[in-house]
Amino acid sequence: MEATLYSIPGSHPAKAVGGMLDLKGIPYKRRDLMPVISKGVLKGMRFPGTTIPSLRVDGRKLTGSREISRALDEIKADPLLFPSDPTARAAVEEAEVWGEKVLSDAVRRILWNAIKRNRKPLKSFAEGAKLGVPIDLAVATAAPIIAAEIRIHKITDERVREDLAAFPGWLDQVDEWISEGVLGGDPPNAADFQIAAALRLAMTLDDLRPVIESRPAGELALRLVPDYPGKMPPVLPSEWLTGLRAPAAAAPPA
Ligand SMILES: N[C@@H](CCC(=O)N[C@@H](CS)C(=O)NCC(=O)O)C(=O)O
Repeated sequence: MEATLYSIPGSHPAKAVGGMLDLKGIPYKRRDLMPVISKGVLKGMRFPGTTIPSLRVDGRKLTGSREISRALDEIKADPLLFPSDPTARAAVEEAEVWGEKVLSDAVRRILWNAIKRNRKPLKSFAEGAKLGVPIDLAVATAAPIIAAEIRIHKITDERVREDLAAFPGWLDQVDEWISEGVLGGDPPNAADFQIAAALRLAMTLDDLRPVIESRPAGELALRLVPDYPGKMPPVLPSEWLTGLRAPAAAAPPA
């Protein structure tokens, strides 16, 4: 069985699916598509959706990281991405949905907002990607793609500020799931991959990495996704980041 994973450069849910395939020992080829154009390509290939990740495996065409994680357990059960115990499974499913709908979407918004402010680092996110066009050309002509991404994902400054304000609470949530054993087990589960890949993408932003890396959440991200292309120097307005700074140590009692 060989699979084909459709990705765009820097896609965190595609990275999550790559980790799931590696865990299960399912060999796969990664095909990198240009953002936005990817939609037409997937439509032309008659995938059920037009988003990344999409996966062709075992005669099936799948779109969506959560659809894919479930299908992979059907296709090759060992090791399972979801626990067999119903209570444990419900906890992993809850974390996985949150990882996709809350964390992963927010990290995507934050990154595109940063790219809008500084397009130069875009090239670093395409490192190792085979897009079929020279990377420099793809980056030089990326302005309409960036504008389209901002539109498609409804990325406003206001929304990104809200995401950044919520971020410390989200890190607390991930750390809590790790301490409860919902995340961070061996082998990793579907929620581990979903959340670790999103946090790992967040760690490519110098504005965010310092508040993530030393926490259990950051350790999980680095363990499951040691390599991630891309590096975005500080670019977000500093007043957006005030809630993210480590609290100053309390003054010693007088
Ligand atoms: N939440 C979806 C991901 C949906 C999504 O927006 N994916 C992005 C890549 S991370 C995409 O399809 N981008 C297409 C584009 O940018 O043109 C999942 O986990 O499968």
